[in-house]
Amino acid sequence: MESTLSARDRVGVQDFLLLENYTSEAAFIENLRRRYKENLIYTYIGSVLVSVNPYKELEIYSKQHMERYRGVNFYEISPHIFALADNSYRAVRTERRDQCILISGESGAGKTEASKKILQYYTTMCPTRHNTHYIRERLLQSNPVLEAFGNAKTLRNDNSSRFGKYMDVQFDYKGAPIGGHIINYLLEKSRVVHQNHGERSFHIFYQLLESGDNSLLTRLGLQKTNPQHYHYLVKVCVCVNLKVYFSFVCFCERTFVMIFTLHIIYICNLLFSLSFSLSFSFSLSLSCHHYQGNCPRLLGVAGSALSEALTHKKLHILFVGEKTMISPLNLDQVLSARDALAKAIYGRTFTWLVQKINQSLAFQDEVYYTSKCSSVIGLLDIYGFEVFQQNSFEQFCINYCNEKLQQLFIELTLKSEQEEYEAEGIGWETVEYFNNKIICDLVEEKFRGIIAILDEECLRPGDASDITFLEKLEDTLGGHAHFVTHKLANGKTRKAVGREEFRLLHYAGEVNYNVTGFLDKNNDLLYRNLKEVMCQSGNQIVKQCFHPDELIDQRRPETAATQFKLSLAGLMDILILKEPSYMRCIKPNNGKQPGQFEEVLIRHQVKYLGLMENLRVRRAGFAYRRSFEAFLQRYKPLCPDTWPNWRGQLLDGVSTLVKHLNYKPEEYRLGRTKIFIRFPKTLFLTEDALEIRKKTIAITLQKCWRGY
Ligand code: AD9
Ligand code: MG
Repeated sequence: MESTLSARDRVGVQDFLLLENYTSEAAFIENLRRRYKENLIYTYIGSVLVSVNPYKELEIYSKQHMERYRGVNFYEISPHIFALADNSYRAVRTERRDQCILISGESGAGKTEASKKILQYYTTMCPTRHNTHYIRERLLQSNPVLEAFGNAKTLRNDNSSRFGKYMDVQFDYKGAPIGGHIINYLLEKSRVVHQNHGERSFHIFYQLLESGDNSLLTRLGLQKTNPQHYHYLVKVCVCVNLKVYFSFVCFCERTFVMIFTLHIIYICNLLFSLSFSLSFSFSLSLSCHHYQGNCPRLLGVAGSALSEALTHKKLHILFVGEKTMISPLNLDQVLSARDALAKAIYGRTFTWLVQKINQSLAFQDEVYYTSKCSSVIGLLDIYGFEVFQQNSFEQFCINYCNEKLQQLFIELTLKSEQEEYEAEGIGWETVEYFNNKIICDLVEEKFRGIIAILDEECLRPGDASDITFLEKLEDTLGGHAHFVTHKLANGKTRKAVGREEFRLLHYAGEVNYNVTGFLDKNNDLLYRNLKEVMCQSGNQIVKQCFHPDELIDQRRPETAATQFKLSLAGLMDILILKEPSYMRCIKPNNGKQPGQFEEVLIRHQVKYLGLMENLRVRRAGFAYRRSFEAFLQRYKPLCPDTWPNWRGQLLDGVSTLVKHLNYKPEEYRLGRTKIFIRFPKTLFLTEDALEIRKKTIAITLQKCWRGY
């Protein structure tokens, strides 16, 4: 522990609970700044780990570092992600309680890097089970594969995860990793067809074109070339140096070829050629372009069928029996059918990829698994709260997800705090906090929630549009405390909200959402005849992604928002059954630069991550608590009755010690198994006394040795 006064002045406190002025945001940020300057990127709030992205490689992640954190308590050594990883692991190992580590923070704050470090810790430090040693490699290798397909360069992060990820690591009763399972959330598949200026599509396209093996490229009908030759990849961007991992264990070469086939051919060649022929000849056919042969061949579908399905719509008309009418699409419709197909293929293939990875990570021994001899640690690396200049459907979903996680965070932190006080027989003081359930309800409530209203507009035939959706929101939610549009109650206009926008007052701040595209994105429809063509494919992967059962099922598929809502509800069910640990990541600057601590940006994150609130809750009662055993072990040198060893009851030992240290009754409380210390100062003085005592002991020992 960084204990002496001068050290504390320089590097701050390693746990915010020890801040004298714990209600001051300025003191909080100053503490972060001091530590960041010294490359101390980790700080605790009790058991919550706060990190600030260093944007440079620090020498703190080696195997030696991992070993240092094995089996030690939080306060004994400086804060670290390995301490968090080890803490959860110990609970799994010794108490067999399922754990989860929830990592949050804005884009570029370091969530994915953190989850990788945790995984590295487990794969390096945990024992191996004789027949599942391959699992370690697979767990590690799943990351680069998923990153290649699910990450992209954005303005905020060169390696931004464009999907949410929850990963369970399963351990056997000896603590060896024996399997894993991944759940993916809401891939931003629109990136396949559109990227903002300065951003890129998913890494895999560039990785393949830049470093793909020549024979593979030839089989795919591609050339090793500048990505800008491909329609969907034309955006100017800086090259990012990311390693390509083409060797995921479970895939044979053929499978690879098929995956790449799907993505590259669909999304670059076919669709580019279509757009080309459209803009120049308006022939609405694919026949004129020299690329046309590759796409259907690699997709496993007939060229003419694909061409027809992309340019025509099939309608079933019930009129004296059933009749089918084919009507041609106009240019805009063709382009949107093209984009819908590209997005569907990419999205479904991504899900397929996750399934494949899950198969390869699945623990084989059913009997063992069902006999509950294993425990899990879940890692959640999910998109943080997003506020852009223009916020759309994607930001709406992402911010809704953050509201749900915040709710869980508050509930569980308060709950566990309360439970600990009760278990220890210590009075609980109620703490006021903002319960964001009201915003979650605003979004997800049946009938009256934003998602329900959006779905209703998506289903309504006739004149439903993004604007009618906005009007319905106004009618239904006009008086809600967290919902605002440009209309003021007095009939005037609120300038800060556009006419096509609604504003939500999130727990983390206000966000304006532009409704343009909400209905389309929520519908996420693919014309039936395109589905039919895909379902007839001879390609094994396409077949698995587009199953013919889809055509038989007449029910309308769930909308994108409802699917997301359901998957989040599922996630909450998973998390609530586990004991959570939290990591809150902070991004120090927008320039991805080391050493730059931009205060305004950081203050904003401290606010929306709810860190001050968390600190307040943790400090409401006692600043610090320790088990009798740990307390006695650490401070026993300070009292002649407890040094070198206390042989009586632990409670008596601690009582003797605190009496000797002159703790006043209001400074501490003794629970059933723990001592609770109200003020940080008490602990600091004890730490300083310990420091002096250790030096005296060392000098005495030296003298003894010399004398000897
Ligand atoms: V996003 O929401 O997926 O866009 P993340 O996941 O929060 O975002 P990420 O982990 O990808 O951010 O970190 C962004 C970049 O910061 C990394 O590519 C590294 O260059 C850098 N980074 C993050 N954490 C560390 C670290 N502990 N040490 C060194 C780091 N560099
Ligand atoms: Mg990420």
